[in-house]
Amino acid sequence: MRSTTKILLTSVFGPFGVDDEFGRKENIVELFHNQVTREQGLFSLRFHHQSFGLYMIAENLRADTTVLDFPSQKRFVKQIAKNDYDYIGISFIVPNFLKARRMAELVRKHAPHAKIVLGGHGTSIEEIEKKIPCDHVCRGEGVRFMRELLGEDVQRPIAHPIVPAAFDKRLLGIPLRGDGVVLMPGVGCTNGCRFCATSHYFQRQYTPFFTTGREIFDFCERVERERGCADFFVMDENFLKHRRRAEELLVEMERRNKHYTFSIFSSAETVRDVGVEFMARLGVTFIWLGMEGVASGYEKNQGVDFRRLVAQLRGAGIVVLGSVILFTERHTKENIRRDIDFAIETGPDFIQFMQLGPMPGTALYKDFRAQGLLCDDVPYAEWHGQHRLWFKHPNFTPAESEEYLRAAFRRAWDELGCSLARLVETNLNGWLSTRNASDARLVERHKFFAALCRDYYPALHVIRRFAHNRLERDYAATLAARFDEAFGRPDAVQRGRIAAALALAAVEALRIRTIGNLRQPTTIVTRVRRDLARAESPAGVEILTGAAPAES
Ligand code: B12
Ligand code: SF4
Repeated sequence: MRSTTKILLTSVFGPFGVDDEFGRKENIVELFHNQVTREQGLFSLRFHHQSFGLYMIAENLRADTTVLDFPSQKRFVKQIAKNDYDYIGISFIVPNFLKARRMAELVRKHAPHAKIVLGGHGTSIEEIEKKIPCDHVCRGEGVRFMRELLGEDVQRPIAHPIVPAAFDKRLLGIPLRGDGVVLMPGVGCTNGCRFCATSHYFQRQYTPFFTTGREIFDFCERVERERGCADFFVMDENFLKHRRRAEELLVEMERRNKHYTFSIFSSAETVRDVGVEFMARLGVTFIWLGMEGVASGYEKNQGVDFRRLVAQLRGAGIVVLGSVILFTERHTKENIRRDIDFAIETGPDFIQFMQLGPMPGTALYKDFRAQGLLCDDVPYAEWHGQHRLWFKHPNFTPAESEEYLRAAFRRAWDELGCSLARLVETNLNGWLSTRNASDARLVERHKFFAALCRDYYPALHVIRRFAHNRLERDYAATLAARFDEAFGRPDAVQRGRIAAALALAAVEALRIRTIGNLRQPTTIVTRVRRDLARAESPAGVEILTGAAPAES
């Protein structure tokens, strides 16, 4: 059925990560550079992510829908003034409250007949409809909400868009191919950890987009067929918790002799339940693991031996990102150090340190609000977890929280070496652990690691050359020697790649020293024209721009 309704779905405007009227310099819009490798300078992993939820919604409406990602204010005004949109949906998170409000004001001014729909985690702010001009507010899953709003069939099957997992990818100043695709099996998590914004936002329920492993497999196969891509970034809070679905996926892969690779988020209990061997056969190559911290004692982590688990995962070629929450109510100046020590000792490839943040809608927020612990004078723009606390902590001042956080990141880098070197080591482990494999999945995995090892080998020479301390230099040198032992001395091609990587890294190091280390995402405009396609998915997708980074 054809729809004449015109919709714009937009993320908030840039620039990001600068101190201005709408945002703060600490709130960088890059996953790793913001909250994982932020102190690792040249060795930080750099990439941006599109606003996945908006593409998921757009793909599933019959209306003519455009997604505008990372506009500038000027670009946004141009977009809404020249098009006659019936609905303009603004997606935002709590720290981007001011940007969302500004955009809503701009809609009222430049497209007064358009209905404003607010969506995303920012809508958990109490009485948001009184704080931002709007006509509708979506709290929770957006596909069903928009279908209902537009009078479409809510039960229609979900179609999954093909969206790159990341873009503007760079390592050591070297642009990388963006060859992964995002896979969104569902939203929410039933665990309901007290601080967790996502779990509470989706009412502690899991809403699947894919209910069976077969559906996931079919999507992967389609992506492989249409894009030649077999690598997936799985945007699901706890992918392995839905064990049956994961098992079905593996069965399908085995049956069709396919090898796909997956980067996932999962809690430790589920990893322990399914086992590392299963994960390796499934094709997991990266895991974001909630370690949270010993002092916090979360139920999901009871009885988990993290040291062993991390070693097992890395031994099987699975890169581990351990996330740790600092400044929980139980943290004192003494025991916080224990949690940081613990995180470092477990030896993951990456560590995310995040400040405890009472986000609206969470149980933590309700408790803190009731106890009068929230600092009402701290604007939402500072509620992001990478600068200072916005609640009164009994043992840390806001300034101390900034200092301790930076020191934690710094110590992890000083004592473990850069994450990039650790990741390369894990790839080598993966290659070694599958060397004598007979299982077809693992034989394919071995080939996958061989290619990664070849691609990442030059990075070891760059790390050795630009190491920030002796440990890091020795670590990279030892690793390079292990590579040479495993693969033989570098041939002429590899030597050329090493020389090129060293030159590009030198330019990047100079750029960081002179210009700074902030990168703005490209503005992307994508039009999804359901009415141009056949009755059901895939929709006609037209990427209209991949323009210059957000202008002012
Ligand atoms: C990818 C991601 C990012 C990307 C964002 C890229 C981008 N284009 O903006 C990056 C890495 C840059 C990022 C950064 C940050 N993020 Co972030 N991020 C995520 C993450 C992991 C996934 C989001 C996602 O794609 N989910 C999958 C899609 C399908 O779900 P969804 O986005 O929720 O969308 C659905 C609904 O919410 C709804 N919906 C969303 N928008 C709209 C709009 C309309 C109109 C409608 C109707 C519906 C709707 O419909 C969608 C489909 O159901 C979430 C955690 C999570 N698992 O969700 C955190 C999360 C959104 N991030 C969060 C935070 C706090 C941040 C940072 C401040 C963290 C920090 N200090 O580093 C920064 C902010 C950077 C900045 N300057 O804006 C919080 C938000 C908390 C809150 N209450 O606001 C989350 C929930 C993580 C958490 N648990 O705390 N993030
Ligand atoms: S397990 Fe992870 S995603 Fe689930 S509620 Fe806890 S912190 Fe949130």
